[in-house]
Amino acid sequence: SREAMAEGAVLLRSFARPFENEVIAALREVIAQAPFRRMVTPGGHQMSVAMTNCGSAGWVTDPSGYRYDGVDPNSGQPWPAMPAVFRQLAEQAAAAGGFAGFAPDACLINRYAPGARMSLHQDKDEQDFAAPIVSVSLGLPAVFLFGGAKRADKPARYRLEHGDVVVWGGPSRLFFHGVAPLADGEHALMGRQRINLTFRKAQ
Ligand code: MD3
Ligand code: FE
Repeated sequence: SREAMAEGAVLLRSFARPFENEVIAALREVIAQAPFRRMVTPGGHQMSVAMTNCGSAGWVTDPSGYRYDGVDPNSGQPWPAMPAVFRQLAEQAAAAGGFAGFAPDACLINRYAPGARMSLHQDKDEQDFAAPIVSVSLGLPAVFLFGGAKRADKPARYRLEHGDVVVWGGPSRLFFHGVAPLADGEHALMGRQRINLTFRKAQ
């Protein structure tokens, strides 16, 4: 199904289900090369969400700031290549959301254990705000908080479930958003966690 959340933001329920087995297998290989780690923000706080990346650019934060970097700071090696099935899923979802020709160079992989959350923020570290962001939810359901252009705009709440994909483009690309603390549970394929793949054109 296809549901509009805001101008340029489209929720594609279960869009990733036909890809799930291949995506989970590819995810295991990426994580073996670049394990999850909890990064530290410029403010000195360790994030509750554990992260890793694949693709030619990876999002990193450390006490000196946020940036995209081609190298994993933990290994000194390039991030793992973006698996073909990741690229295909992102490209097809973007097209279904009205953004044909999406060619992501970055995939941030967020892992939420029970209790992990992401506070309200904007994604502004990318070069090109004309490209959409595609997000793929796997595992336990989460409450996604979707605000507006201003931090003070009261966020709407969306329950995102395993296989749901959201395409964020147009005006919504710079809207404030976050994730409420993850409720505990057990997912048949993913266990006791939520994983979110966020595809971007960073550079
Ligand atoms: C709406 N991740 O990594 S993905 C992030 O579920 C991030 O892990 C969340 O926010 C997560 O930056 C949400 C959905 C998402 C990503 C980018 C957006 C929603 C967005 C940019 C603009 C508006
Ligand atoms: Fe974000």
